[in-house]
Amino acid sequence: MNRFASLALAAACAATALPAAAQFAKPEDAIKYRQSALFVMGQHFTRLGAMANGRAPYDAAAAAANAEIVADMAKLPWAAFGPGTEGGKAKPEIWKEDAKFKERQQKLIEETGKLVTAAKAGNLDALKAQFGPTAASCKACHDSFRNQ
Ligand code: ASC
Repeated sequence: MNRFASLALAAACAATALPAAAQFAKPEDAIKYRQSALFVMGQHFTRLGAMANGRAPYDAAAAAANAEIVADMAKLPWAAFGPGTEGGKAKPEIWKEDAKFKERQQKLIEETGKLVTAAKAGNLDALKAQFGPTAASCKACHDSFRNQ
């Protein structure tokens, strides 16, 4: 193989062998990215919680907008847990229990999707009913995979 061909092959291998981490310039960027998505999710989920728990007046439009942001954010953090991005509050188990971690991600995505539907129903009871299961899916992942 000539030099150009071997360089091209090496580049192609690197491109396929480096998954999510390759989307970020450095591991710290991946950590900042996932923490940012989770922070924004937490801010908007807390606003929904205030309504669901009667600490803030119910506002149907605000509830729907907050739920949309929560559901959008719920899709983002996972690509930022690629190989070599250990750190932050992430437990090492994330890189050892892939199937379980993915299952928790899917559960959150599913519950936050239902949260959007509930928030768009336009009544507080629907929001209340789906707030708990969604919070439980946050907690289930934190219990296994996040350091306090
Ligand atoms: C929140 C938030 C979380 C979850 C979790 C649910 O509002 O920031 O991480 O709810 O506490 O148990």
